Amino acid sequence: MLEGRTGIIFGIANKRSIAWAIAQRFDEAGARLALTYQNERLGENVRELAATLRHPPLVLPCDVTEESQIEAVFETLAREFRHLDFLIHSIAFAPREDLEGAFLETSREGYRIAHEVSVFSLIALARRAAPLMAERGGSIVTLTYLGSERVMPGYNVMGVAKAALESTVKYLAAELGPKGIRVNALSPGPIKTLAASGVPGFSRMLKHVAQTSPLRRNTDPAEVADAALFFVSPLSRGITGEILFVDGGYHIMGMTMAESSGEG
Ligand code: 0WD
Repeated sequence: MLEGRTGIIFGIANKRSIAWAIAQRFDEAGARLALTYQNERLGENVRELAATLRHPPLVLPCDVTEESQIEAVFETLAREFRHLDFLIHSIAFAPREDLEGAFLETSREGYRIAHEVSVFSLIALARRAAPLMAERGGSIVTLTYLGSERVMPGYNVMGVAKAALESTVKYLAAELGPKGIRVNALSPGPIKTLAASGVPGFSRMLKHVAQTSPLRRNTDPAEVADAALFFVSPLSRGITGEILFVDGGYHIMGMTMAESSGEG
């Protein structure tokens, strides 16, 4: 489905990363990829993973808080790919203290960092990607979470950042739509990854979703990757500014059947 298409994926930390499941799926679908890593410590993982793909990807450093690194990535893409068909933004970060403590105690610096890394980065990357997508259109996809609209224990400032991210998706979609560039978000259920390990009580969250979601199980990263494939393929050509849940239906539930029968 992606034969002859080029794209870049931000946010692989290790083999559990959602971005890695997406990279594998897109590689199978025939895409030519660029993968980025945040720092040299993670770079080794990413290079090792990249070597297992069928089509050797470009592997580039990019800490999204460094404008010069973002610039360097897009200069390389312009030179090597010329055109960019898709961009996957799978990046989020908040200081651990700001997730563990009371929300009321959120620090000024923690709030700033969470929004810079998890939200502003999407604007910064989209700004650079847009000129490379101008010729034949493109698709930008980010990753969000239900904690943006419902209170999840331990998600705190990250929930607020995800709300800003979802709004950012809509503003970008409105502005880039006339250029043939679509912007959407995927909202997976909880998945055990490095980022998730920073969320207090995460294991309980996994268990709760497996017991109460309509599909009665947790989200598999491969399911998120398939939805990402949909968003970067022409199958979704009429869709932009959308938040698509890939969570076994968890987000539709009010009260569970077990709770209503007094068993829950
Ligand atoms: O349950 C989950 N795992 C869910 C994750 C449910 C719903 C949504 N998501 C979202 C996350 O919020 C994030 O936006 O999916 C996205 C990907 O997260 P992931 O795959 O769960 O986690 P991980 O494998 O840790 O990838 C996120 C990576 C970082 O990892 P760590 O844990 O080392 O912070 O984002 C990258 C980094 O590799 N990252 C950065 N990349 C460039 N510059 C930066 C930065 N400054 N900071 C973090």
